[in-house]
Amino acid sequence: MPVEWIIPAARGAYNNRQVALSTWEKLITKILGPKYRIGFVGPGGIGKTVLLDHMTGAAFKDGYEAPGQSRKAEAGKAKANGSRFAVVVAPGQQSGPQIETYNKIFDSEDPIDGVVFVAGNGFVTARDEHAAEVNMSLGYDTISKWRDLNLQAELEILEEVCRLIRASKQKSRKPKWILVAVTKVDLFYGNIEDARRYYSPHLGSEFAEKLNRLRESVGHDNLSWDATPVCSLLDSFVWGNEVVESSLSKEDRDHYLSQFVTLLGSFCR
Ligand SMILES: Nc1nc2c(ncn2[C@@H]2O[C@H](COP(=O)(O)OP(=O)(O)OP(=O)(O)O)[C@@H](O)[C@H]2O)c(=O)[nH]1
Ligand SMILES: [Mg+2]
Repeated sequence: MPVEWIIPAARGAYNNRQVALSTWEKLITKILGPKYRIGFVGPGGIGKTVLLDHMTGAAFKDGYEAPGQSRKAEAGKAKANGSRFAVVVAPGQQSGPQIETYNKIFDSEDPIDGVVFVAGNGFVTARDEHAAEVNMSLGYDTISKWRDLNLQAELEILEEVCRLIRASKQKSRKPKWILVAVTKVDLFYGNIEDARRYYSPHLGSEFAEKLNRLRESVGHDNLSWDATPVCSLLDSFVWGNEVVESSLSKEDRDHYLSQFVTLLGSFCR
């Protein structure tokens, strides 16, 4: 399915949350239950938990508040027509619980079917004030410098995920795919073309090349990958004295969520 990075003038069926959710529910009944298991990985503060909450519908309930830093593995709790939503999210912070979750996700005895690598174009939300201050004092005192640092760290995390996938594939045939969910697109929609060039499979970026090399090493037919823009919580982004406002509407967000979920479904077929 071709990924659309720009919001089309006519959003078609995806123009409200209800449609987004019912699309998702139909999809989960098809793809999940005991049959498919998906692991979410990626940097801390990038939006993995919040994305999961939007997929399960938890985020659309009254009084929803964005969670803090995840300390342990999280599982999708949604049920649709009796099927369980089989997603496990690894905490982004390097820690014992992260290693345990990776062991679960990339367990060659009982591997997951697919991986969602949540990336964010450098817009990492820092939730540890002390760490943020340390980074500021080290010179990462503008959003531009903070994003560059995070993009570099994201590449390192991707490298590690590729290593884990390679090891899992040597012993089992899974995971079969990796989907890069480029989230927080509401913060950089004005420069979305740059993000498309950086994350898309065939445009030669360092990011794409890591995944293309992984695919070559495990055999082209044994692993698919693609990248799609998405967003979930329309929050402004603050770093030091700078702020980037969220620039998309809820309808735009629902469009991206629906595209993400539909793409996930096409990978699970
Ligand atoms: N603008 C915008 N902000 C977002 C979006 N998704 C998440 N955020 C912000 O990013 C913060 C972190 O999101 P989380 O989902 O908790 O991040 P995480 O990847 O689970 O982080 P860890 O639990 O540390 O691994 C949220 O509290 C929001 O403020 C998005 O799509 N757009
Ligand atoms: Mg989390």
